[in-house]
Amino acid sequence: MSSSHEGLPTSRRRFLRNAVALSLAAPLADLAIAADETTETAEEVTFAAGPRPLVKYPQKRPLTLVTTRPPHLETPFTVFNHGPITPNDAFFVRYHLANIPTSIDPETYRLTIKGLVETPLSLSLAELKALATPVEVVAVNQCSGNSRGFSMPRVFGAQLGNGSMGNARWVGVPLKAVLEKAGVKSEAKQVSFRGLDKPVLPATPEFIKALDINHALNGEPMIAWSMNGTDLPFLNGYPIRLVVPGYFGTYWVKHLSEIEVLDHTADGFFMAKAYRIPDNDCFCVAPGTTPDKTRPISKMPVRSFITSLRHGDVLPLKRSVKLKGIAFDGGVGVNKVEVSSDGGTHWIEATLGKDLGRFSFREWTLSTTFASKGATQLMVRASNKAGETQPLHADWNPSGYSRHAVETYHVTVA
Ligand SMILES: Nc1nc2c(c(=O)[nH]1)N[C@H]1C(S)=C(S)[C@@H](COP(=O)(O)O)O[C@H]1N2
Ligand SMILES: [Mo]
Repeated sequence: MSSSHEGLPTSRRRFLRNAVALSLAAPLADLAIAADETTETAEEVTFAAGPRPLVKYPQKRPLTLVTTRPPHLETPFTVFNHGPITPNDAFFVRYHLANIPTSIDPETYRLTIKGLVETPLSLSLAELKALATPVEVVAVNQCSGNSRGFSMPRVFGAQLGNGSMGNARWVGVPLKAVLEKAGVKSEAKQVSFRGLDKPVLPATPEFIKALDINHALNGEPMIAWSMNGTDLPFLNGYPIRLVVPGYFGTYWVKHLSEIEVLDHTADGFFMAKAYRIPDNDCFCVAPGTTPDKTRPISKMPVRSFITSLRHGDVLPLKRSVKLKGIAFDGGVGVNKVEVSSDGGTHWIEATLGKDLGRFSFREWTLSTTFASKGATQLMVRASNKAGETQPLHADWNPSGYSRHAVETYHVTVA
């Protein structure tokens, strides 16, 4: 998670980007990754890292660059105003290891299931697809560090804006069906997952994630091969990925190649050391301090955004303005979105859009009229069916994970 080039003067950043773009061109030839740049359309962000360029990768429209090696691209925020489904070519991309696969042959691809099972399996894609009746879910994939760049005080790691999230319609088979086919032994405690990407250096830990056995068998996690009606884009995990509805994206292992049933809690770096949050109700500690006890990050807390405007917009006085946005949570289901234009004293309830399922973005709209001129703060807050809502002020943790405070938009009424 290097963000070393963030904050450098533009010319220096451009030089570094070009240098990495060149080094990318060769190994990713099959993917035809050109990273041809459209720097003139850099997306504006308001946090300390400053504006970031848009870059073009295969099967993707220009996306906001976070890091080049490994590729980490964010969805430009305006995309979220165009509908509740994030188009495949706009969907964010996140990897941890620089050695990502560059060409994959679907004919020879195999998914192996090993460890504490009666019958270890090596499934072709055709065998996997025929294993059970396909299931479909619309679900949000959000990176644990989404919005980390807004953490105050700043935290280490890539300085992400709000674009490391997306909502898609996923089709695949339940993970449960695959595990049952192999026959899980009674001592099973967790199930671990790895994909085809590999560390460049032997000392770098492999990206292996794990779920508790009960979760793995509860019918929700699935092995998906289709995203919004077509094959997964290469950079989103082609040909198959794990989809864990309601859980942060870190568990959604891409290019899924190996499943292992374990009799213990997975102890690899990406479970035991990284992607952990303070083990308390707010997942937070006093800014600048270290938690005594942590646990693996899991479900996404409730969150909401206004998508129809940006900071600094000028809104008309005494005329109806239609505000629009999205809300989501970890699967309880959003049932209320409210907007405040007086800094959080009064809240007006918005109208919820179509329900695409409890794991999906839920659109909302609100027509409102501003009666007085001047600087105005618009805030949006969602709640779910369990009565959980968003904190008014952002909680802090050392990795900037799970940010879900009420968003405030500074606009002017004129
Ligand atoms: N194989 C593999 N799968 C992975 C990762 C990775 O580094 N390698 N990163 C995870 C993380 S942290 C996130 S946020 C999501 C991002 O999914 P996307 O790239 O499809 O948007 O992928 C997850 N799956
Ligand atoms: Mo992530």
